[in-house]
Amino acid sequence: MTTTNGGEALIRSLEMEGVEVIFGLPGGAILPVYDPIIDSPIRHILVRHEQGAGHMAEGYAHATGRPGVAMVTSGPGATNIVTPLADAYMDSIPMVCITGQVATPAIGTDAFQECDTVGITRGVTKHNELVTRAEDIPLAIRQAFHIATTGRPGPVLVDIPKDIVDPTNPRSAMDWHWPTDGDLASSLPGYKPTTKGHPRKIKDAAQLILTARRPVIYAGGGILKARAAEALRELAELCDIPVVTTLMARGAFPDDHPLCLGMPGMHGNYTAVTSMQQSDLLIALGSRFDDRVTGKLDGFAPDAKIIHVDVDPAELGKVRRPDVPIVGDCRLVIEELIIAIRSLVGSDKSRDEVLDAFPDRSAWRATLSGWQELYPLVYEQSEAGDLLKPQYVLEELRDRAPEDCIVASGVGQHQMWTSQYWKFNHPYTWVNSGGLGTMGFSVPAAIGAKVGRPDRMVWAVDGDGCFQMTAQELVTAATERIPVKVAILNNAYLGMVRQWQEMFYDERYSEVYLSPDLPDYVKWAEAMGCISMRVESPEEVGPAIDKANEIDDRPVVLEFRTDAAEKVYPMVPSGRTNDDIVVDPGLGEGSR
Ligand SMILES: Cc1ncc(C[n+]2csc(CCOP(=O)(O)OP(=O)(O)O)c2C)c(N)n1
Ligand SMILES: [Mg+2]
Repeated sequence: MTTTNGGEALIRSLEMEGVEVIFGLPGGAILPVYDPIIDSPIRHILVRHEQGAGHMAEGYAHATGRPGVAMVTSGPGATNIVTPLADAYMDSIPMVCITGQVATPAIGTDAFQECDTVGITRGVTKHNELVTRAEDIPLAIRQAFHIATTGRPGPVLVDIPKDIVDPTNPRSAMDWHWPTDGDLASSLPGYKPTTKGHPRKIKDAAQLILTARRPVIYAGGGILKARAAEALRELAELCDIPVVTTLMARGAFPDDHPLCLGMPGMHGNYTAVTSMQQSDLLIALGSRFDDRVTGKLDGFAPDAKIIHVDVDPAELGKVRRPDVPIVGDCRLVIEELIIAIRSLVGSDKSRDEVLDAFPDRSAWRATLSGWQELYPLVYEQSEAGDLLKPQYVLEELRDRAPEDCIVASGVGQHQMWTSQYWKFNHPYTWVNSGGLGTMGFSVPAAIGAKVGRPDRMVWAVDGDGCFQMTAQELVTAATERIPVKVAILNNAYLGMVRQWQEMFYDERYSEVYLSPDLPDYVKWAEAMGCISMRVESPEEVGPAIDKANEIDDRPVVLEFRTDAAEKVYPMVPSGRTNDDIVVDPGLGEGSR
């Protein structure tokens, strides 16, 4: 055993957990922990606002599957990171957040920069803890990483009072001991996530799959969290079942696969939405029947039986009662399901013989492809001299980027267009804020993703409103030489809100206008150390993107002046059932 102090032990614990990077910003209460960082191999990235640190940690986790780490000071540092914690909680992102706290004797005295961090973050973390003794720090950190990354992943916060990390304070003195697996297990007696599905339920599910005539796999973000993309593909191909990928699951099943129907939900495509609606069996894998997917609940998929697989038992029956609930890790359960289907059919059977065991689904296949032909995504092409169509910009960005490019988005119309128009053929290439819908997510999340995957091209597609919320992190990116690329779709509006006001408030626009040229995005980006270009007409789009794609030593910002009148279609109006989906009026006579 070696004698150390709490601050050193904290950094050493992070090293033991294999942490390669911390996103953070120091301050009074966390000061003693910043000293040992100087001597640690862990990279620290100094953000300009703590919200940036949190979203960077999330972006890093999205892109790598490893937990992102953020470290901030007490009081305002902690409150500034509440939004990313809530975001990570909603989207089940593994993240460990370390906050400084005032010294133990000062807790509860309204000390300078004191806030009840554990109280404030209780509802937005999977677990949080105020550590009160230096010798407890290593176990608290081991627990934090274990809880953040196992079962349903999520954010964990560890609050550390200054006195137990300050080497000048006797309360920080401790003997170093790294907890064993046994220490960890016995310290969390109630925490044992179920990963293996119940064999009888798996058999029940296999039987339902074998009798369904209009099955659809409803794949959610849990597929990505469980590293189950390959297993999903095997299941879909074995049973010839079409797959919808939710906003959180884009990339979990390749968009170019013949069985892929794309995104369901409020702005999903007609075929994805209506396939679920008319299905007789929904196989929900790591998805959570979010209201943006179901529309008005009592009209959602009325004839469908439900198989629901989730590692979090609280999800099963939370929104829609499943016929077959299965608690377990998606990858393990899908693998077992494949075995169960094969053994019900006869394990010696070829794939074609397996397919013969299903009822005739040719009518269902024909219906789906009929819808795909009738109701594609459409927009009117930009012509020279026209205002840019955002969809056109996205198609150009997509077609000029490598296949495995990582795309992060903000929240709003640009997010929906990105999800609709990008072709996600690889898992872990789509980084976005689904559950919380956090404007300002994309720039810092893209930076975190690029830090985690420096080998990949990373684009942030942002709205003008979103960009103004967290753009300052481009200073971080320029300083740290993190060459992310940002495409601002500048429609001079809080576009998504404008769309709702246009459609549902009789075009009474209230507080949604932002101005196209205040701020001057190009000058702003340049002032932050980026290369920047403004693009106003269709013929400039391709060349500007090509130029941006060639720059690899600093961040680039392209500002695209886009048509504010463009709306996101299809749309299921809020409060209506998915049967009321409205497709683009441009689809013409006879369209819905
Ligand atoms: C932090 C935050 N505040 C408010 C909202 C509500 N909201 C959702 S989309 C949106 C407009 C986004 O505007 P912009 O970034 O310009 O994107 P656009 O819709 O124009 O593409 C707003 C205000 C939100 N999602 N997040
Ligand atoms: Mg906008």
